[in-house]
Amino acid sequence: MGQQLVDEKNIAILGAGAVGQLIYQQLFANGHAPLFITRDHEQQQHIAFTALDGRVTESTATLLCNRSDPSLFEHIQLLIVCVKAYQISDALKSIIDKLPEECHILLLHNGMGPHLEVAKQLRGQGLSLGTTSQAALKKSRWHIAQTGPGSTQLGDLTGPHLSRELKACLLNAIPGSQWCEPILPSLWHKLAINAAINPLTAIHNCNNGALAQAQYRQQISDVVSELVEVASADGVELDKSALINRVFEVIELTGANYSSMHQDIANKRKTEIESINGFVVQRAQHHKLTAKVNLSLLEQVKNMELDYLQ
Ligand code: KPL
Repeated sequence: MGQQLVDEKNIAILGAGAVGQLIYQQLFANGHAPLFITRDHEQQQHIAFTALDGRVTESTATLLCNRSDPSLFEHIQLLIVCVKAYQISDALKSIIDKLPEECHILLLHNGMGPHLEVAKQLRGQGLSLGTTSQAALKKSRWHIAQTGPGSTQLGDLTGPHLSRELKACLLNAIPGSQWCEPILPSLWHKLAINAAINPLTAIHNCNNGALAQAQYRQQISDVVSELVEVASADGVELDKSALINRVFEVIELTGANYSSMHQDIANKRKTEIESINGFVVQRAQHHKLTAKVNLSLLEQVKNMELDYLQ
């Protein structure tokens, strides 16, 4: 359906990490051929995908350089931003002036916060947000493997809404995806899971399953309670006990996994702590609330990063 309605060159993906490539592959399998916007020079790129059933498919993607002539950007109707939260502002700055006013921007990343900044950068474009629990791993620069199914929530935030055609194209392509109005409760919900699991696994150097031990129960409950209070001050009501139960369910379901933050610390990479617990602390401060357990986790992870980041 999507292919008849949407020109294949009208969707672009900013950020060719594991999630960006996964979304590319899912759109490609549905008859689309999104462009990747990268810092590399323009080229055709051979790319490979190992699906959940182990089947490998190969395709050729088109890369568009972020420094390229503005005329090459003028047909983009949907830009899906899949870089890390802390890279979004800079990555968008390099292309925002080249995007047509009718272009819609979708941010798909872990954590929250960048939308507040991006909303100010827009020049008439509509902004949507999304979150996904689909898991993918890079086997090499241009070969990813999907490592877990998951659900994806997408929804409009501000400005003109995403067109019906593009919305259908995303929902048809991404398995387990749904359109949510409003979208912010879904993002806070996912944030609670990441705020409770990610820093604790990084600090205690353990897999997700280890957090089922009684010694972590109080801290997990405090992280979520603080977050629920802050979300409420931000206008989003969440069910605290359902959320705590969901955190323990995810701990069980993903027990053998090492969280993304654990992997970032283990590989000496910058973590997403600022847009996870850091966002809770920032919004708490905005509302003159305290979020001391989230603040303590934020500080501990930042101290761990200091050992290797300048
Ligand atoms: O999303 C995750 C992450 O690692 O970032 C969880 C849900 C914690 C699974 O590992």
